[in-house]
Amino acid sequence: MNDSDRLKNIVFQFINPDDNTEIKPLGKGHINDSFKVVSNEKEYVLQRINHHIFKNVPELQQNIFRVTSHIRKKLEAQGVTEIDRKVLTLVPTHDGVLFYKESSGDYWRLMDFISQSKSYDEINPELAYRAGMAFGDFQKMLADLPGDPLFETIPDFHNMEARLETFRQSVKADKAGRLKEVADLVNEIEERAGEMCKPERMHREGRLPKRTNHCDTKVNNILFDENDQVLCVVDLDTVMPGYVLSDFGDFIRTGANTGAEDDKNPDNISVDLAIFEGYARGYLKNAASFLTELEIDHLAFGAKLLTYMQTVRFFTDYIDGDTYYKIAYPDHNLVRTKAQFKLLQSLEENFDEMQRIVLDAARN
Ligand code: GN1
Ligand code: MG
Repeated sequence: MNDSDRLKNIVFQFINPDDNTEIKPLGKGHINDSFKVVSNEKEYVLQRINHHIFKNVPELQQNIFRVTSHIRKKLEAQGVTEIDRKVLTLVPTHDGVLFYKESSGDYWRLMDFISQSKSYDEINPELAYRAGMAFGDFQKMLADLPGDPLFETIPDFHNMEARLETFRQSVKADKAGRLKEVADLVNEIEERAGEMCKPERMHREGRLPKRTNHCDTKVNNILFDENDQVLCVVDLDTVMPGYVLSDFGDFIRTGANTGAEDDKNPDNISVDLAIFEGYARGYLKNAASFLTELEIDHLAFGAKLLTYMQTVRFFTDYIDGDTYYKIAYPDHNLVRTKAQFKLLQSLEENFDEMQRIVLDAARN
């Protein structure tokens, strides 16, 4: 069976076979593979779920189902229009299952495509404000999710202590023999390790709560409509319990960087404080009412932490010989590591100003 027939066969596990079905690659995720499907005049997103990373696909899909059903109910109660563009809709298989497992062992899911939507890799302060409101609202809507806490789709996903432990094991093993050239960077990571594990300590002391987080608040995980209004938050694989400072920080890491995540030119990279401020104001407009003082006080720190964490994660993968993230060229993970580290340095230089902006936004 060729690739196109294989994909069609998968799609027809979910929807009725139609001769007029087109399937094309979509998006730029680092983990899953995505395709846009057009069949019988309807549009869908087909995704192969990376089950080496998301090891329990049934629980993962159940999380997404719970989250989207809960949000849908809230939107209905608020009388919101065009709900199908404002929350993701999973399409079950003909047997009523939320995923399809191929005989090869690959897992697939299908969702409705959100029509006339776009995402940005680069935004302006006004769009950042709207994105901030959207992620604040997302956390607020999920605050009263009924039932057990969500399943941790990747255990210790944003746990800095665990990430550092893995990093240190990789450094020790030096599997790909890449360590010699990067010893300085290992020292930079270690110098900051104590500070960066602070949230885990505050959590153990009972001071910092876990809430339902998105855990992948990249700027391009927000869909906007034709008038640049927010439609919907997407990429729900990692929605799970976490610290709000993580979600705040990951948006700043991706949305307030004047360069790219994998910029080869460090001079392009710095924090854009106007975008930082837009996001902080939008986020706090919806979230200030349920956050504690300690949480608000650590939002700006979250930007440093998530950038540090991403530096460590790309670096670990480079040292391991590129086993986790998709790469486009041989030293891609090292370029990403250096680019994230440059952003971290800029965040450190601007930290006092960022802290002032957050505290000011929380008061207004
Ligand atoms: C991965 O696949 P994507 O781009 O949604 C990663 C995130 C990282 C991000 C770095 C499950 O997200 O945690 O922050 O790359 N997702 C997973 O760009 O590891
Ligand atoms: Mg993701």
